[in-house]
Amino acid sequence: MEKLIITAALTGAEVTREQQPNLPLTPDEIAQAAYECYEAGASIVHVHARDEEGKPTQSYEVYEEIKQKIQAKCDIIFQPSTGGAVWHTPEERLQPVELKPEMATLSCGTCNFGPDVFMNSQEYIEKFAKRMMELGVKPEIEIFERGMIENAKGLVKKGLAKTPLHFDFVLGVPGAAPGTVEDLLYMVRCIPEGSTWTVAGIGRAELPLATMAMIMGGHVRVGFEDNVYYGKGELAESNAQLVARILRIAKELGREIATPEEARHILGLK
Ligand code: KMH
Ligand code: ZN
Repeated sequence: MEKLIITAALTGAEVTREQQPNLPLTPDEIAQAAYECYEAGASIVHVHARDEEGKPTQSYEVYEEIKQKIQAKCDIIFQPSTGGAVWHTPEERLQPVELKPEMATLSCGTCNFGPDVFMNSQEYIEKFAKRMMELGVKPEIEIFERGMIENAKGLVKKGLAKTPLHFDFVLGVPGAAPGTVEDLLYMVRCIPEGSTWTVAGIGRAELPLATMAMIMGGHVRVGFEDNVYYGKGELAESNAQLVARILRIAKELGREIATPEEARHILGLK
């Protein structure tokens, strides 16, 4: 089986300090959290930027500062979000792609997102994909619902994405696909052969789906963006604590961990 790629999703756009007192918000805090996750075994860091008030921002400059600060500490793969927050415009969301990161997320459809709607029209999915291709940025295709996989396949047909695709199944968002083992199995069956995939289980779905993915040969995403708890009613101390637990389970299951260089090879990054 391929070595395991662990992604740390450090901050997200929705989580607050009230929910998780140790949520990294400033570029320095995000870079430090990325480094701790790298030390704990993560090879990709999924980043959402926040402004000086701690609100989500898709500012090119803030992402640039975060990228530089992370790269000064370690060679973890920097993966900015193009999902941003539900209220960001598509133009705002696309800004971090101009930094030419090795990867960036690409949500492939619209869904309910708690009380909100996460809007990804066909027009903008294609615009995002086209710009990523022009700049040599590998998309991590975010799948919140089954139909989004078909949209991703459509990008390949239109020459807007290259195979093998890399998917992230984000399961358990209220209003979208639930975080069950059955949902994960079904999604994995539907992606093109030769694709790579990871799973981000939301809330209490994080650990069971991560364990399932390790057994199935997929990869794993954990972190405060998806889940702020370590156990029932017990807040996690840090993103790195969540990464370290995955590393321990992977070792027990006989799954070796990919370094960032090995992850680059598995994902076909330059
Ligand atoms: N914050 C969500 C609305 C991504 O990072 O690409 C979208 C999101 C997806 O988090
Ligand atoms: Zn995200």
